[in-house]
Amino acid sequence: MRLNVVTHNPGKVKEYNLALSGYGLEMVHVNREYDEVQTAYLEEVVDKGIKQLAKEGLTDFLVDDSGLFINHFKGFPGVYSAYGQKTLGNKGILKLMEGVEDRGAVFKCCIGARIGDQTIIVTGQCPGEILLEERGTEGFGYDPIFSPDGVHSFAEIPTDEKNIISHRGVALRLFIDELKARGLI
Ligand code: ITT
Repeated sequence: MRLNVVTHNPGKVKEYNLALSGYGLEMVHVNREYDEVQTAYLEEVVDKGIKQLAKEGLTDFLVDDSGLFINHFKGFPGVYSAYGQKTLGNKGILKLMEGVEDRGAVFKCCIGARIGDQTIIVTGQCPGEILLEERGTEGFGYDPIFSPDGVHSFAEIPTDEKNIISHRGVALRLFIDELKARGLI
């Protein structure tokens, strides 16, 4: 089955390809816009996005809305993570967190898919912390400053290893379970 991955982010497509190609799914990158509603919940962004894209006639697709929720900022940038990355960037966040002891953060990923007339929405989380400096060159976005174990950043590990522990990896396993339960793979 061909599954359209609707995103502007090629880093996400790479992770979906690695995780899903073994299940006979052919991932097609669709670089297309959908409205991201202002809400505190990734699931709501995804739900509205799926409905809009389906209404526009797109079939067999998935969308992914992710965010980094930092304790010290009471969950910011969270659903505004794309904006946080564009404005503050990793350096800006590190600067704002100089001397901060509570470096806890949670990465969340919500996957929403519309396959035939079926809708699937699943969310994965990965707890970790914000490092003191940027590390590594793999991955994308916040990967150089987020560490799931307090030692290595996501940008220091290969994508297949990131997929084992990451928010997207957890969401992907739930997604695969749903596809199997519904007989779609
Ligand atoms: P689309 O909405 O087009 O899919 P995006 O990159 O804007 O692409 P999100 O809104 O889901 O995607 O992501 C919010 C921000 O969080 C964005 O800057 C991403 O680069 C970053 N991000 C998402 N997943 C990430 C991950 O696994 N590792 C590091 N940064 C991530």
